[in-house]
Amino acid sequence: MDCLFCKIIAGDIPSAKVYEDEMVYAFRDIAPMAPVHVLIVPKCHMASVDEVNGDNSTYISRIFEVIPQIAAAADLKDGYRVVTNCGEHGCQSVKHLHFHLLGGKQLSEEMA
Ligand code: DGP
Repeated sequence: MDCLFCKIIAGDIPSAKVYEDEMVYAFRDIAPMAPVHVLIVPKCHMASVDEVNGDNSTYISRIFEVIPQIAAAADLKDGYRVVTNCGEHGCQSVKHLHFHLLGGKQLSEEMA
């Protein structure tokens, strides 16, 4: 499968890893939009939130279990934002489900 984030998870494309376990890989975004901008991805390929189901949702719950650890390691004690883009209207550019963890500054109130 020709998937950029699958290649990053496999180590075929280098990345700045910040966290890894058997289900989750997290690494720094190549074009950060905040002082801390981490991408958190499931190691099992799913294109977007649209493909989450009862067979793969343990990967998603694991992601949300480790987000507090990743945020604490990045010293985001004043808060942060977790965002996932889905499909064309959501401006999703990489078709492997990922959550953006953004923080390190006061973020905008605007969500759209
Ligand atoms: P989205 O637009 O939600 O699909 O976000 C995709 C993000 O992926 C975007 O913020 C930039 C990031 N990105 C794209 N290519 C690479 C890459 O090769 N390495 C890393 N670290 N991030 C990438």
